Amino acid sequence: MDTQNVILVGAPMDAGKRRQGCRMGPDAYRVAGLEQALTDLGHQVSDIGNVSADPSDVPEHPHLVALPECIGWSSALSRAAQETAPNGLPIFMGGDHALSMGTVAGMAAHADGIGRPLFVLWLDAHSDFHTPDSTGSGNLHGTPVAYFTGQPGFNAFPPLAAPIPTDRVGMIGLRSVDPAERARLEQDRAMLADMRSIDEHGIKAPLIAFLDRVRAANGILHVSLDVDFLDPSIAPAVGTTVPGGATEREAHLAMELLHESGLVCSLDLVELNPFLDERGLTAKLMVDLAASLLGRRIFDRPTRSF
Ligand code: 4U7
Ligand code: MN
Ligand code: MN
Ligand code: MN
Repeated sequence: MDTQNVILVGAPMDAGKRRQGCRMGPDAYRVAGLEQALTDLGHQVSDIGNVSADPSDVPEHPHLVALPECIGWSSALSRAAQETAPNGLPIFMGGDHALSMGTVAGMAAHADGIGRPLFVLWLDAHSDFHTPDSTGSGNLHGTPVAYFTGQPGFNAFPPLAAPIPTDRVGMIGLRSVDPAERARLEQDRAMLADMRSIDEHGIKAPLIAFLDRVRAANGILHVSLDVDFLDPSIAPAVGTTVPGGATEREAHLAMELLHESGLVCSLDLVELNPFLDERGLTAKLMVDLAASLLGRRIFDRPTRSF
């Protein structure tokens, strides 16, 4: 089996929305045994601890939640991505989804530096395609895709070294997209697989089609896994639940296919709120999914005895 250098990066960002708790995410992944699960697969794993937000002198905004702090996280995490990616596969342990503004911007700069296009797979109930002008909630965890694809309205944020064209974004799991996001998405050429189409065609068809696109372009792939991609019955530890999400096997199959593609360069684990979890169930499922993405096969899954 091919072994990899995996670098765990704690990103305890909790500023992307009002409800608090995602800052406990990195430690929940540590307690749930992420490092051991990946070491058991033969990988070289290092945990470099937690990043903290850069200071920002941008003033607070009347509508946007914690704008200065979100900007400070973006620059710090972009730097963390650019520093870690040359040495292995970074896993960003969130933290809320606003952290992807930084991780994707940094991975895009890294990809640009090695002359390969970065593609992004967004596994989420939501499209997170609001701009600071269109967001009704003011929660910036609903805006990262608009930011890193270079939509207008993000002037206060760090400038992008390499904006990602929307036709390099694939979204799977969609079932809650606001009208303003939908209007913008319809003008764009992102690959969208909502839960209705997954019911009809399964999760393999859109994923393989997207991976073929990445391969044809000699690209590398950043995967951003939002806990609410999963059905809330199996993953309750999230502040923005939407019924009708991916099942455990759909999610594992996606991870297994991603592993087999050999295209994944980096991973965000986002939106876990351990305060809302039930006996670590969601944290453990996310660890198991990360293990599948890094090569754990179905026969090797541990039996849990009680
Ligand atoms: B997440 C929402 F209005 N669209 O903008 C918003 F429905 O990172 C939700 O995917 C955003 O969890 C969810 O606040 C952001 C809402
Ligand atoms: Mn999200
Ligand atoms: Mn979501
Ligand atoms: Mn959420």
